[in-house]
Amino acid sequence: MKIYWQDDRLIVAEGDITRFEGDAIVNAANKSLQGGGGVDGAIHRAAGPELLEACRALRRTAWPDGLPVGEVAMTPGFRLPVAHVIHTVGPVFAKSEDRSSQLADCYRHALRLAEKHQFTRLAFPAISTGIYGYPAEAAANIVAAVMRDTLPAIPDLTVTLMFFSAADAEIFLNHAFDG
Ligand code: AR6
Repeated sequence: MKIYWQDDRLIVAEGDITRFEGDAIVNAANKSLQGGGGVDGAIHRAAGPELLEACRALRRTAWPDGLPVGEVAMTPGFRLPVAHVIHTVGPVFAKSEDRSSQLADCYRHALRLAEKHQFTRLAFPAISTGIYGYPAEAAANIVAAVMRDTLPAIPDLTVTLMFFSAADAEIFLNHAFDG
């Protein structure tokens, strides 16, 4: 993990989120919670097959119709270096509709869950900016606003925004404080 920028409570880094050491990582999942490509696939591979079993159990119990966009659900981390995975479903980007509040909900709800469980170290991937097509510049603005509004009320939590490439980390830093 390479750190690009940090203040007291927010770290902007480049790296593989499956290697993150802390209380939890967030997974950019899909409604089915059955795994997929991108970071979801990487997290399932690193966590081992028990993660899919835990996700299936969530579908049978809490979320029979699938996890709605913007919601969160937690499982253990199994073989990951973190104890927990917070699964969320980002919006698919659409030019015709503003889905920024759905993307903000993913981050906000994950932060609230982390607070509830008294986590101190949490990492997010860049939700929706891969397969779901959300422009990284617009996402940066949304994510920065959520952090600015929410983190001060959770004083024990440090958040790492884990970008998969240096270029993605740079885009975040160049656009986070636009709005
Ligand atoms: N560590 C950190 N970031 C990663 C990693 C990793 N190991 N692997 C990819 N990324 P995506 P989405 C980055 O497509 O857009 C799945 O199939 C990647 O470069 O993983 O929310 C799900 O099941 C990008 O910047 O998630 C859904 O169907 C970011 O993670 C769908 O994709 C998010 O890209 C969700 O699409």
